[in-house]
Amino acid sequence: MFNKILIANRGEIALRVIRTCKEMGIKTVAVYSTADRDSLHVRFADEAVCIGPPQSKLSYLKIPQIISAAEITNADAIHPGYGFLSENAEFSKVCEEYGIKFIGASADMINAMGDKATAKDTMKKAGVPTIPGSDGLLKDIDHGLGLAKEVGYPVILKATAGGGGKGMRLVHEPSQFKKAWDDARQEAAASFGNDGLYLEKFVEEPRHIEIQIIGDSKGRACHLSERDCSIQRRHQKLVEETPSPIVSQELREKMGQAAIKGAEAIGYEGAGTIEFLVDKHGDFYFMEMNTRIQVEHPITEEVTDYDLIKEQIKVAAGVEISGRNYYPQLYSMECRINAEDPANGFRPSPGRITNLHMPGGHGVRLDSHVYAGYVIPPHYDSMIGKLIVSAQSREEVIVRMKRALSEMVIEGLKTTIPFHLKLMDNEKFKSGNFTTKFLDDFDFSDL
Ligand code: MV4
Repeated sequence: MFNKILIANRGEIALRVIRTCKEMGIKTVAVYSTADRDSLHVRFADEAVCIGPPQSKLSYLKIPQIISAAEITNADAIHPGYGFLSENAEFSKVCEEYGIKFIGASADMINAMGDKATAKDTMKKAGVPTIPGSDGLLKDIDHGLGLAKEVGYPVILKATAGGGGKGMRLVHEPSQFKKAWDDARQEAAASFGNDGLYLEKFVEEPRHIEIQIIGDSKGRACHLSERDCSIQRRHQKLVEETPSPIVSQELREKMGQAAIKGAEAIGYEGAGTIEFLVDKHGDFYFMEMNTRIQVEHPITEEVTDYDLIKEQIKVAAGVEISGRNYYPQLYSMECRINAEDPANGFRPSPGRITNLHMPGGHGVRLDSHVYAGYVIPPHYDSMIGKLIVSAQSREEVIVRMKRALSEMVIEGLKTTIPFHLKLMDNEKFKSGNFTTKFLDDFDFSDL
C-alpha cells in the first residue's frame, strides 16, 4: 500500500480524499495556491506545499510544480480528484515517468476516451449500444448531409474533443445543416483546437443515466449501478439521485453488464463512469466515458456502502476487486450547493461566508470544505458543498432533503439553496417523470 499520497486538488474533493487516506493510515500532502492558504485541505493534510498564485493555470494546473511537491515530500502516489489535471494525459504520463502512481487512468486510456468519436467507436466494437450516426469523424459537409438523410432528422453534430455541450449543434432539417456545421466547427476549433465533428441521430427528451464502474489491474471490472443526472442546467448538474426512478432492476442489469463489457474491453483500471442516454422506450445508448472520480460519487457510496476513494486507492496499489456488483440498498440524492445566484442566471457569487449553520441528523451527509468566515475565492468553481441525503424511499429522501436544506444557513453570499427548496416542492420532479429538458422551462425568477 502507498505510504504517502499527494492530493493535486482543492476544496471538498481534496478533503474527501484526505479523510479516506487517514482511515487507511496513509499520510497526505496538500498542494495549494496562495488564494487557498486558509483552506481546510491545507490544515487537514499532514504536509502542505504552496504551488503558486491564485490562477489555476499557474498553480493547480502546473504539472512541474506538482511533481516537484511530490518529489520534495516523497509522495509515492498522486490523487487528482475531479477537474484540474484529473483527465490530463500528459500529467498521467509524467507521473508514470517519475515513478509516482497516478490514481486515475493511464495516458492512453485518457486519450482514447477523451476523443469522443474514438470512444464511441471503441464501445461500439465492444458491443455497447451506440446511437446511429457516423462511424468516426465526418469527412466533409456532404458526408454529413448524406448520413443525416440516412438516419433521419433531427440529427446532432458533436465535437470529438467536446463534452459538456461545447461544439454541439442540433439540426432539424437539411437547410440548417451548413450553418450548424460551420458553427460547430468554429466553436470546436476555438474551444479545443480540434474541429473534428461526428454525427448522431438526435434522441429527443432523454434521461442522463450513468453507471459507476471500477476495474482492477487484472482486467476485471464491476458496476455499482446507476446515477440519474437528468436535472441539469446548461450542462451543469444540479441534482443527482440513485436509484433512478425510471430504471427497473432489469434495465439496471442490462446497463450494468454493458458498462462492464465496455470497461473490460479496454482493460480499464480504476474508478470510471459510463454515461448513457436513455430514451422514452427505455433503450439506452453510450454517450461518453469519464475516467475520473465524479462530483456525484457520494450518492453511490451511500446506497452501496462502498468507499469509492478507498477502492480507487486499493486498485491503484494493485489490489484485486471482489468481482461482484453492487446494488442500491437505499435511496440517495445530492443537491449541489453553489455560491451562485439562481434568480440571476446562476451568476457566480463569491465572497465571505459571514454566518454558517450546517444541517445534520439521520441520513444527512455534507461534503464541504467551508467554515464560518471562509472566503469563496473567485478563481475556481463556485461549489460550497454537496448535501447528500439518504432514506428508504424516494419520497422520504425528498422530505428529508427539504428538512436539511431548511436547516442550512449560509450568509454573506447567494446560494443555490432557494432553487433546491423550490425543486423539492415541484410536482413533476416529485413524480420522478422528467427529462434532461426539465429545467429549460423552470421558473427561476422568484428565487
Ligand atoms: C445528445 C442528446 C440527444 N441526442 N446526443 C449533452 C452534452 C454531451 N455530453 C451530450 N449531450 C447530449 N447528447 C444525441 N444523439 C442530448 C444531449 C443533451 C444532454 C444530455 C445529457 C444531459 C443533459 C443534456 C442537455 C442537453 C442535451
